[in-house]
Amino acid sequence: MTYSFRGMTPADWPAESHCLPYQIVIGTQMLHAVGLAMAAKIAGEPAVAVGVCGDGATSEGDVSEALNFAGVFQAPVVLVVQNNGWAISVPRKKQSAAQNFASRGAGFGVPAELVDGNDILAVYEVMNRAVERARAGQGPTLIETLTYRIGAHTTADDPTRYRDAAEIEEWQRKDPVARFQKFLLQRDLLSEAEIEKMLAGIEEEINQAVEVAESTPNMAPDSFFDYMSADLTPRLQEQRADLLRHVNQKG
Ligand SMILES: Cc1ncc(C[n+]2csc(CCOP(=O)(O)OP(=O)(O)O)c2C)c(N)n1
Ligand SMILES: [Mg+2]
Repeated sequence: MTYSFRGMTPADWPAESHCLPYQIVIGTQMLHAVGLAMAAKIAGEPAVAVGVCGDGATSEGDVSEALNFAGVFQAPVVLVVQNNGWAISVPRKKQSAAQNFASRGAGFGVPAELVDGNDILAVYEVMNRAVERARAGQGPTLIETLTYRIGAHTTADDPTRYRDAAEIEEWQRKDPVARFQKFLLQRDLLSEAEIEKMLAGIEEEINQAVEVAESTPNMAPDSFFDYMSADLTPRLQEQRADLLRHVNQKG
């Protein structure tokens, strides 16, 4: 199924995706995940929430708060730190003096695992274990997946300005997709023809998603006021009018 995110309001978000609408304020998603997990626990539902953030996000207070709540309330949540070595141009070593991010779990009483993020089967195994623990009422797990951001952060980013090409080459050799392909080919679980077919299908799906996204109108800039609270206080109504005045002035 292809979803277009650009023009979607939270009310349009497909519940069957079991994903929250993405948000831009880095780190807060970990709090949302813990909140969802706590809600499921209170409601007696067997759900497990998963929150994923980057190495850079771990420097935000929200991630520590999320870990603390997860530990104290034994929330059925898996908190994953995808450590890809960079937060735009900021290297991993500037995020924390700790040897790894997984070690943070101990301080919050949250069991943690450090896994090779480029080993698909290892990540699957560790995630499965964490989800099973949460489902069995054994509380949260922190997982650090060690990987690397091969490409640029965004199309506006130029990584040649801040990092060494040799570092990229070294990680290219550990490409998780190439590695898993090799594993499956060697065991005759996958053929070259099947890979070709799969790649063509994926490309088609991406092209379709881009088309849908590009043809979807932007959200109204003030629409978030509709989803923040049940009723807008006079102060919020003023802020909404102010925002619209500002947007209209800018044309
Ligand atoms: C609170 C906050 N600060 C800054 C930004 C701008 N920003 C967007 S992505 C990014 C780097 C994120 O790095 P990391 O957490 O390592 O995730 P990665 O993109 O490497 O997966 C920053 C600083 C933001 N979106 N939110
Ligand atoms: Mg990163």
